[in-house]
Amino acid sequence: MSTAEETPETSETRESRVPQETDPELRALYRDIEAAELRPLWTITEQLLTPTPRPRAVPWLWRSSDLRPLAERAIRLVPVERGGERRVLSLTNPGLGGRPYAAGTLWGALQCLGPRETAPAHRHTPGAIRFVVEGEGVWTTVDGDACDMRPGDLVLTPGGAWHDHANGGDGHMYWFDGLDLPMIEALDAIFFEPHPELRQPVVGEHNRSEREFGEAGGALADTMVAGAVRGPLDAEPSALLVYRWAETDRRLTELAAGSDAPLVGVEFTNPRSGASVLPTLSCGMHRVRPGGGSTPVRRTGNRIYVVFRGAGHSVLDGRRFDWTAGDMFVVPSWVAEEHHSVEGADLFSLGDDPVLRALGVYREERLPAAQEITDVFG
Ligand code: GTQ
Ligand code: FE2
Repeated sequence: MSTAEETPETSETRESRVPQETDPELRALYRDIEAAELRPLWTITEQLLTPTPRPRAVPWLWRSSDLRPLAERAIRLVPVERGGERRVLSLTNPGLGGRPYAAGTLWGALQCLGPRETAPAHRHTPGAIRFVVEGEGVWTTVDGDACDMRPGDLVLTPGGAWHDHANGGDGHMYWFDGLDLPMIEALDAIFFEPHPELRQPVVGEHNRSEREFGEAGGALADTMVAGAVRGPLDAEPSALLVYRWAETDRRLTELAAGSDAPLVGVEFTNPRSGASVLPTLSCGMHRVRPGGGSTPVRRTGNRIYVVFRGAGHSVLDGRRFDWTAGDMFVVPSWVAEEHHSVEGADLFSLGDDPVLRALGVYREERLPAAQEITDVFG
């Protein structure tokens, strides 16, 4: 069965779409409407116009203890080649009927490279971000600019930019990929093109964008300041392609020292405009103080979290998700979320909220009290 043509009634057969009517004339009307490739809205209104968002994706968590060994086996058994392009394990949300997406609008994945391997150069309309989980020695070249990658770094590969990943070292490397792929697919705007070379030429010294645009230090917005994340829409992606962990860590440490909030956070911004890093995607880093817990909130838009350091748990619509470093989890639109840690933790986040804000459909709601835990994941 095609999953691309899902309707609000996936579980029903085509026949059962016709309402069971006793009046033969009415029955005939429904039959003829259907035969003419039409649908009567009054029979499906409640599925379409829901009081609040009803994402098909469900809150879910992928453990590093599952992801990591599988990626390691893939490094041993599967070469990275032209055609397949990438050695990537996509987070596949069980609510999406087999589509390889973490949420309706977001692709999330673990990518890995073995010693001296290169993931071939290509470009595509979907934009991507990389958040490094583990390892060293890899650089991602973006339109000629080789960006070195180390744990905790964020690297951007905007839509339309040539990119390849090269491991110049002898170790394994693992990073999180986030893309707006499902969103661009929904807009029927996917274009893909392989580069004629396996590796595109590197122009000049590594990390050019960092030298040119990374100095100002204005690339992080404090999300604790009300309004800071509501940057203007910028249709241009950030010209700064690398956000270093050292700077993120420094800013979070500063924020934590300056307040007693249980959670502090920064949003990575386009240094030119203060907008999100890509037109479609926002990235943030959140530090849960030891013993801290965030206030419960729900937002429109989907989010993926990557646990960078520490351990703790999140409560998502009343279900408890325990996590530790390297785990990844998804919070679909309008799911109530809160994050807790006894030892302290750093969480990276990827969201589609720039699109919701640009279209005027972004909403968030603080919940009056911590959620009651009714269930534990896994
Ligand atoms: O590294 O270029 O996870 O093109 C999915 C598609 C990574 C990449 C993904 C991609 C890439
Ligand atoms: Fe790509």
